[in-house]
Amino acid sequence: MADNTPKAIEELLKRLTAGEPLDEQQQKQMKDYKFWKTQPVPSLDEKIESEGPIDSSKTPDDIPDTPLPLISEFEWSTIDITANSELEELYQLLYEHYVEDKDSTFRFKYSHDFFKWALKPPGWKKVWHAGVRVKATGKLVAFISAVPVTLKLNKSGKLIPSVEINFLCIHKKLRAKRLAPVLIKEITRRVNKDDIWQALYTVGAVLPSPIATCRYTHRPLNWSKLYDVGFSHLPPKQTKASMVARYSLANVTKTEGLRLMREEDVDQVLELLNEYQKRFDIVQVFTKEEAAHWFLGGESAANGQSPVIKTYVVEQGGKITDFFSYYLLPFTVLNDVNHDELGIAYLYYYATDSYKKEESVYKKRLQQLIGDALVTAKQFNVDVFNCLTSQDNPYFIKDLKFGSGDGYLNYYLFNYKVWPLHGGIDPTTKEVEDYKTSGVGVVLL
Ligand code: MYA
Repeated sequence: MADNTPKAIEELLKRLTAGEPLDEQQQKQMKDYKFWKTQPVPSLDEKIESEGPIDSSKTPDDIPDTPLPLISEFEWSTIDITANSELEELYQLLYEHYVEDKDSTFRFKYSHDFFKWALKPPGWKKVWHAGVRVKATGKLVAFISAVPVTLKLNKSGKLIPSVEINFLCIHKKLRAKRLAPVLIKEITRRVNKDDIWQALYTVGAVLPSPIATCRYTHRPLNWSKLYDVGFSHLPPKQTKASMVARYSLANVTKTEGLRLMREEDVDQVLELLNEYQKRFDIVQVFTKEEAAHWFLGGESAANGQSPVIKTYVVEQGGKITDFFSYYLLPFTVLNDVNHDELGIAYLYYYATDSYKKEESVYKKRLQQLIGDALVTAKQFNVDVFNCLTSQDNPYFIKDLKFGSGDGYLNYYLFNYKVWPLHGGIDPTTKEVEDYKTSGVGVVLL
């Protein structure tokens, strides 16, 4: 069996990110990935020698027209999220069975609006929302989704038409029965039928093989509540009052010309983002329609402002010089008598034209912008503002009092090899490296 203790995983990651060879025990771990070792992904000990697709031999005609067989009690069901009743079924499945922290204290709480935003970008396909139901009762017990995305590797300039895979979820009673590989193979089949052969996905666990590993960092906005629910702890020699004071924020933003983004800003925001994203090794390329969807909220904004994505621009004399965005995704607090929800914001895309100036000016500008993001987030009942060590986040993480969390996020590409990317942390110590940019410019939900 694979040694999956935190210590063993940490050792494995250390070796992988440092490009060191794996010892005999660790090589056996690769053999233990019974499903993943059959897939077009680099193996854990593989040294990348060139970038490009792993298997480019197939065409959509080679792909079966019918879904993979399931055991007789279950059946495939494409989920129609334009129908409220089916959206509600998806909501219930994830509400009860999706990702939890390691102590089962918190669970992600997606909303109908979140799904309308996350699962219906331009080019979305109903057939890419694949569910599994119990035949006898019709109950939805598993789900996996794909949405289209164009990736770009900036060093080579290569464009990769891909999908992002997300919301893989299996009912707790059906775990450890090898259903996940069936869902993954079925979504692969459906995507391949559309002549797409690459996918990007993020997973907390280590699988063969991460292209980058980033760390979660957290900036408390409402320290008292975070302490009450057990998210934050009282460090030695501190008092509750000193912690509240440490994380207090101004009530007003600093940046002149800061306002919510509007439809007419899309062209300028996209131009700014396109230029800015050249800093990173792997990025998402947006069409105008995609930028409008992802930054303004698509159908989730049907009644005006989107309740899930918030985007602010800085406009000076008709010119947009900066923007930032974050999405709101609360946690359900499990088993707490006083609180049932924790408000959480996740930093999404941002850009500023100040990157063209000297580094200290650029860093200061970033700190001010994201500092303002924290201030604006308070009005949306955000208790903690999260960001990863991706993008140029390491440039402001410490100054803005984001603390390193114990969670890591591994980035994977299906059927494509890339040179390992810098995830904003030291591969050995896992500490945030605040003096250089990370290679990861793409943000997944
Ligand atoms: S990440 C979010 C994942 N969801 C959750 O964590 C929700 C709570 N957990 C669950 O619902 C279940 O525990 C899941 C596993 C469904 C995660 N990604 O059925 P099993 C491998 C990839 O017995 P279960 C997200 O949504 C595992 O190593 N593989 O396991 C992105 C083992 O294989 P191997 C995973 O615990 C998803 C096998 O599955 C994951 O009952 C990206 C065990 O299967 C995982 N998160 O169910 C998916 N967890 O023997 C890949 C376990 O080899 C997409 N496994 O070790 C790939 C691209 C596809 C499209 C390509 C198009 C070109």
